[in-house]
Amino acid sequence: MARGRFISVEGGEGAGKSTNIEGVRARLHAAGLRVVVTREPGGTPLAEEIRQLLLAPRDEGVCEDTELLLVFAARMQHVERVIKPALARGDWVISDRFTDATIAYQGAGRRMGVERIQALRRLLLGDFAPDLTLLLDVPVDSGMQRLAGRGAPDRFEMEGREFFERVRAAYLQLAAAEPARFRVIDAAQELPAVQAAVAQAVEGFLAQGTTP
Ligand code: Z5A
Repeated sequence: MARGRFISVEGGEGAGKSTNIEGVRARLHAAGLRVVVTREPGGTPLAEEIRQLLLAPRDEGVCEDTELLLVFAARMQHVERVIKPALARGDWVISDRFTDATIAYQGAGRRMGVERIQALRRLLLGDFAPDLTLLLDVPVDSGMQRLAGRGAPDRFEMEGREFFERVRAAYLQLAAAEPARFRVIDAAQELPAVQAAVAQAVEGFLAQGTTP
């Protein structure tokens, strides 16, 4: 049986990842593919518990390495228990965020250094990576406006504008460095235009063929 393909969806605050993932799922399903939709941090019961630990605001300062290792602990559980088994049985996987988020948020946002994250990625994941990454790019102010009034911010949403500017710049650098894997979508457009751009990117990927 042919291995499934792995699609990640990335972007900063309010970029519209959750909103657009349903369209990706529907298009793949219409092409007759079995699809698993999942997310990071999370995707298994244990990894979802780690997500709660990561997102909850707390009085105790969280050390950067603690945050980084929690992110990767959740990821390894997710990869080994959900993503790789799904791909092996021929399902396609769509993940709301993957390792590029760690490079953007911990590497650039937290200023831990991109090479430090890449080294950990290589150690733990080897060359395992998404086949396609949709980067929904939106100016920081627009994304933040979309989330205004959504309720109590989580530990990341409490960060300032400069943090999210670094995150956005890092994502765009990653996309520029790997143009074959990334499709950058202008997510500042009206939703129908974003959905059309996402659909076009998925169609293009499907047209390349489904065999890795
Ligand atoms: N994190 C990390 O630090 N390191 C890692 O390695 C990983 C994650 C994997 C949780 O992620 C946090 O984990 C995240 C990074 C960190 N921190 N933050 N912040 P998450 O992905 O679960 O959380 P999120 O980024 O905050 O996702 P989100 O708030 O759900 O955003 P979204 O999914 O991109 O957006 P949305 O929910 O689809 O849309 C937001 C609103 O905008 C909603 O009202 C939509 O109706 C609206 N929207 C969407 N598109 C449009 C357009 N085109 N026009 C107008 N309005 C729109």
